[in-house]
Amino acid sequence: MAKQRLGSDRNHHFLNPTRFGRVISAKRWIVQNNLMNKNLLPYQGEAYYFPSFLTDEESQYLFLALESEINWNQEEIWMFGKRVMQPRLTALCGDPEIPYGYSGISMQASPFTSSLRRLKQRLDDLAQTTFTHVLLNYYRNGADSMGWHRDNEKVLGSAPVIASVSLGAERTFQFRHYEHKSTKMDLMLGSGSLLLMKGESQRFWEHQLPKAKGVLLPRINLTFRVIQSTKA
Ligand SMILES: O=C(O)CCC(=O)C(=O)O
Ligand SMILES: [Mn+2]
Repeated sequence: MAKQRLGSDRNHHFLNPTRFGRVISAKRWIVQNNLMNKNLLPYQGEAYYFPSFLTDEESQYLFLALESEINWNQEEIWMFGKRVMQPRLTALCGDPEIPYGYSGISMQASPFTSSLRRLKQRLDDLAQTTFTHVLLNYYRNGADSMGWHRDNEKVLGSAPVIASVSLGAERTFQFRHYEHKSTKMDLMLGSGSLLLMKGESQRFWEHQLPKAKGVLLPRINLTFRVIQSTKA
């Protein structure tokens, strides 16, 4: 069943990329519906999807480089007063002088690798910003995930710009309005894609990467962020 039309604008393109009960690839959806460079959120925030930000060749190269170069760790975090293992592996690259942490953990940044520095340059140009860090997530298979959250830590500023690059297995990513939780959108994030979130998106919308039955292959996600230095 195709879920459609959220908000008051009948023609708004905030639609599930679902046809006849089947999720179609976001790339096909965006192209078929001419949504390139259009804001995917209906109000109170901005999210732009670029299905072919990287070529297949670039994506494969980057996936393999990061898989071997990065020191991936499974961290313990605080959830509902308990310490639990995160259901994924993570790492942080960027300015080692600027600390960053969330969910009760503080992460030490390693310097950008040369491939991440090249990618950052392209994203800086596209987003017209200077990203300071990249948070890296390695989802080993469909059993790994990330729960509902907003990237709204104080150090990200009042309107965070986040450039999210996906590599490897295609996975469903979901947005939902922070106050009206039934206003939801699913997006399949393919390898080589970029999701650019900005404006008020981290204030009014939360997002997650749910577990995905049947996904056996790994996925790497890179979220480039601007972390403001707390030093004077
Ligand atoms: O893996 C994803 O696509 C989402 C990652 C994310 O939301 C985050 O790192 O904050
Ligand atoms: Mn996030």
